Amino acid sequence: MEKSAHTISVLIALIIVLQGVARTVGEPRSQIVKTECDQQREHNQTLFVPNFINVMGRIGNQMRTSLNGTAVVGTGPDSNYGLAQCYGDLTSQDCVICYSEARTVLPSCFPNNGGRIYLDGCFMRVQNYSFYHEYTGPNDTYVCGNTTRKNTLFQDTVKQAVLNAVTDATRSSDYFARVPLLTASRNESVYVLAQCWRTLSPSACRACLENASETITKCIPWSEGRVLNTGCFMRYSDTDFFNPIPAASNSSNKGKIIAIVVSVVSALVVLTVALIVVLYIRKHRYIQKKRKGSYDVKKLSKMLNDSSLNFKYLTVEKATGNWDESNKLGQGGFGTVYKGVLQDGREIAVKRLYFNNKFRAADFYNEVNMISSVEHKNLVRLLGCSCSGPESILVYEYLPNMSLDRYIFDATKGKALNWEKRFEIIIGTAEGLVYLHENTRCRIIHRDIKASNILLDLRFRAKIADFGLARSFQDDKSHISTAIAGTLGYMAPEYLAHGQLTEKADVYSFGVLILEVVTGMENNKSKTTEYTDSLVAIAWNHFQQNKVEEIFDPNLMMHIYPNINYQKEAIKVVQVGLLCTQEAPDLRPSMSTVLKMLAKDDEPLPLPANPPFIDEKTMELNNIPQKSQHYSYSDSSSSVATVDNSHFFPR
Ligand SMILES: *[C@@H]1O[C@H](CO)[C@@H](O)[C@H](O)[C@H]1NC(C)=O
Ligand SMILES: *[C@@H]1O[C@H](CO)[C@@H](O)[C@H](O)[C@H]1NC(C)=O
Ligand SMILES: *[C@@H]1O[C@H](CO)[C@@H](O)[C@H](O)[C@H]1NC(C)=O
Ligand SMILES: *[C@@H]1O[C@H](CO)[C@@H](O)[C@H](O)[C@H]1NC(C)=O
Ligand SMILES: *[C@@H]1O[C@H](CO)[C@@H](O)[C@H](O)[C@H]1NC(C)=O
Ligand SMILES: *[C@@H]1O[C@H](CO)[C@@H](O)[C@H](O)[C@H]1NC(C)=O
Ligand SMILES: CC(=O)N[C@H]1CO[C@H](CO)[C@@H](O)[C@@H]1O
Repeated sequence: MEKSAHTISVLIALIIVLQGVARTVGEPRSQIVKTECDQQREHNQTLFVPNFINVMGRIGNQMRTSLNGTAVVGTGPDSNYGLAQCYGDLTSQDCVICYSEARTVLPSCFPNNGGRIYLDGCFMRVQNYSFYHEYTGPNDTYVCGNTTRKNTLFQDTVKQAVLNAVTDATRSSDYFARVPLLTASRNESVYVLAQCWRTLSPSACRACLENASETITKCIPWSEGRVLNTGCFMRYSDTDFFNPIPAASNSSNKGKIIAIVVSVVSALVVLTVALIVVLYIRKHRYIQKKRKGSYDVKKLSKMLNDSSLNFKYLTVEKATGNWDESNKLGQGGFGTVYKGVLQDGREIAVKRLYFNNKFRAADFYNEVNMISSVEHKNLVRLLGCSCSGPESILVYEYLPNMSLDRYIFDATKGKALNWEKRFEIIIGTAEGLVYLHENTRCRIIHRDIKASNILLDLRFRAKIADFGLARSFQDDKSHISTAIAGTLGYMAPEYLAHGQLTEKADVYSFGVLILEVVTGMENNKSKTTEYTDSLVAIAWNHFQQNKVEEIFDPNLMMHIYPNINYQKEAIKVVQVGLLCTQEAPDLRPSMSTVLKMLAKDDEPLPLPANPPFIDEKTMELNNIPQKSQHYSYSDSSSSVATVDNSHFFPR
């Protein structure tokens, strides 16, 4: 009795699951038709980037439950208005995929003010003003598929089908229509899709589609045409590109009955298979459980290594409370980071990537597998990924103390890090980098060393985050790390100017970082600010004048409790920082040399040569004393060449 009730409930569950499966049989149609970027620069990069990312995130949350989303963040010229919409025949799962593609590619418009992107399944636009009611504009365009020339019967049918689609779409509540129409010879069909953005009024939608229906005739006699208007999208084709209508929307009773019959029959078939699978999984779990033992991070990651790095998307989603805003830890170069708690109480940090690697899941998995094998006490552990879900997600060990930037740039929190701790952090970071640069399995250039990528554990030990990823995304044209989060203040000049990437680019960033740790000052990030005002230049200035003490972070309280050893150490760090930020990559020491310089006491250091970012005229001046400065092993602080600074920093 109980057993049969159980069987029935399993059967019902299966039918529901199956319908879910049937609903996912669709195409996200995430091919890009066209991207249009504005010509104007953004108003203020410092405000623009976080606003933009915030808008993408907010829209993303809406897209999970409906096929459209809008968001406004910021005010005045720095505001960001966003709109995204999937076309009416996409399932919500496919919609998420299409949107992921859109939000991956649209940032390539950066640093321009905004842009729009048309895909075959969705649309997205971002501007700094409210454009929600716009429906035509000078940049409206059309794209013809140019493969076959069609006969006049087909051409007439296109015109008719397009008119039908305009009527249908303006009448429907979601401004969507798909019209298949047979030609008069009845051996061919025309397929037309029309969609207005949901923010338009009915009359605006009609006007947009009527304009589109005229424009689209320019693609006749070709077999395919698309119109990309400000307020709507229209496409015709000789091939059926429609998705099956998502379940639950106006399907007839007859259809429903057929669907149920089909579901039940297939359910019975699947039931057997499912039982076998369940039994198999149970057995497998049992074995895993036996193997697992306790749940600390090391064991967990080892187990993942042994079996699988793959986290289920739903598990991760649940762990973060459905991406609850209160669990958000921050915004990284590659994605948004959330705190999560797994069902058994383990804490994790979850990174939702801006990129969707669904279609490269295997590559992504291999990358993750490789990175997760890189283990060092100063590197954040990558525990795994959700590699094949609707979004690409990385799962890391959770570090409760957040990142270094939250401390050193904060007037009160900075006090939590005294000099000893800071020096330890500097050494730890250097060790982590040496390991990345010199480990034999895979040499990794980090590319994005900065204070916010140095995480701190409970005892304030440094752990480098986000390594290895840049490598897997380097073919990605839409790579946001350089396009958006690209942390200008930290980028080596040769990398910035020529994209020339070696370990020495990391050495440069590390140099900037340690100057920040000593001074508590943030290196300038803005492209527009003159480099002569940058932290590197300030440090160079003071170093030349033998006044490094003046730029120590007040939070270190070196002036109140002077400690000769600490001061000497801090001055040494500044000198190493300047060696690391020398303009010529060859002059910068390798990370292992840096580590030696830092760790060994009383070893004379070379004097730093050219400070970076001096214009050519002054660089010539600078080359004269360079010979004697270049790696001359003299005692540092006493015999610093007293070059007149006005040569270096003309104002
Ligand atoms: C951009 O905005 C930030 C924050 O309001 C401000 O500190 C900065 O000076 C602005 N930059 C420019 C170039 O206006
Ligand atoms: C949008 O940004 C541009 C410059 O980037 C600015 O000139 C314009 O005023 C901004 N628009 C609005 C509505 O603030
Ligand atoms: C459609 O709108 C655009 C932009 O306003 C305009 O240039 C074009 O002439 C219109 N096309 C038709 C057929 O009305
Ligand atoms: C249209 O495109 C041109 C050049 O591509 C650009 O200068 C202009 O800002 C765009 N206009 C609108 C309304 O997007
Ligand atoms: C179709 O393609 C050919 C060459 O591939 C080109 O010459 C022609 O202009 C195209 N026609 C249209 C309508 O785009
Ligand atoms: C359909 O029939 C018309 C005329 O009967 C012919 O010209 C055309 O090539 C046919 N199309 C296809 C796809 O068979
Ligand atoms: C901005 C906008 O038009 N949003 C719409 C998105 O779709 C839902 C239905 O799924 C509408 O209720 C919203 O108005």
